Amino acid sequence: MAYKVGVIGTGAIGVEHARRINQRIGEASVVAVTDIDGKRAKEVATGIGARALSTGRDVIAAPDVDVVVVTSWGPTHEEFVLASIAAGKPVFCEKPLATTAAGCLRIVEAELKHGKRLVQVGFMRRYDAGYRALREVVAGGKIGDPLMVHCAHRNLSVGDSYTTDMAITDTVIHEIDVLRWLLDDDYVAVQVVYPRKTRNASNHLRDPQLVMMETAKGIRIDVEVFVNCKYGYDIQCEVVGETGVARLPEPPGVPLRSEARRSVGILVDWKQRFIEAYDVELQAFFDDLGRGGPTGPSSWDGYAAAVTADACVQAQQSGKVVPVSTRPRPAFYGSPR
Ligand code: NAI
Ligand code: ISE
Repeated sequence: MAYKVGVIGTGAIGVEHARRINQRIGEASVVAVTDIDGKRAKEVATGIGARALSTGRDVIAAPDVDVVVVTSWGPTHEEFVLASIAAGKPVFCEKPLATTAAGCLRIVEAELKHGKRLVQVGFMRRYDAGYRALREVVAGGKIGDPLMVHCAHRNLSVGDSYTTDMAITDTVIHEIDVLRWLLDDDYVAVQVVYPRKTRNASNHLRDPQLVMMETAKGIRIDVEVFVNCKYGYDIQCEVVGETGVARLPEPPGVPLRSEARRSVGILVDWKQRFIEAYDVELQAFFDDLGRGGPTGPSSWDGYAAAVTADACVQAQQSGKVVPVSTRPRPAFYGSPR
């Protein structure tokens, strides 16, 4: 089947996904886009041979749009995902599914009421070859039971509108999801502490931060989130087990010997670091539609991530250990693995 796609939000990732759908996904093409910046929506629409509509609601209601892609700002996601479910249209929503756990739960409830999965969340790291290989190693018992995980999520820099809580809701949310999937575990408690602040962060941003999480199996995780690290886009993950240590592979780069130095380049742009994972996640989404519905990261995964993110934001404010308590997983969403 040839899917006709409507894209809501033509910013950085909206344009990337629209291009990806048109160029890489054989059985889908973008027919309509929208953005609150109407000029930008028109430019993007013209560039890809689609039409620009006035609002996200118009895109969802358009008779020729049968699949919705939500790539607008996080606080708008809940409204558009709920409207897509109400219209019975499959929806791929970028992270976060909603900015609060309560918002995610409203989506879960709407999907349960609809009776069939329609939603996939853009947790693309689950489709990254490196994370998949790491998961196989851990699940295969090659390092024994995992005991600790050390991660770093470093961005080159962020804009002035980036706030302290976004380090959790926009950035660490990737680790929150991918580690839950990688370890096949759930979080029970979190804490956030602040190291010395970098002078490269805006006045209103605490940067870097150290996020610590404990899982139900007792695994201790630390995630350094440093969004003005100034040297590149650097994602690190190391799982320490009872009998060995497994690391997320580095992206390939040519080792250089030159001017009395050995060196390998470091990527600077998140678009490049996970470029293949984005392709694979969207291909999987459309393939699954042909088989009855999405099987990738679900509304429930969006909810579980949001509960943990809410606890982390509380922990940022209190400096205390904050318990994480998730509702029981409905059978509708299948088993976690
Ligand atoms: P952006 O700011 O570049 O683009 C967002 C666009 O949405 C803007 O053009 C804005 O005008 C538009 N918009 C906002 N409210 C709207 C509304 N009500 N209706 C229509 N358009 C609206 O932001 P970016 O970086 O593209 O992020 C968008 C979403 O994608 C965020 O939720 C972000 O967390 C997520 N994201 C995910 C990434 C990933 O690695 N999976 C990477 C980057 C972003
Ligand atoms: C951005 O929204 C993303 O999702 C990127 O993957 C992440 O590295 C960055 O910190 C976020 O702001």
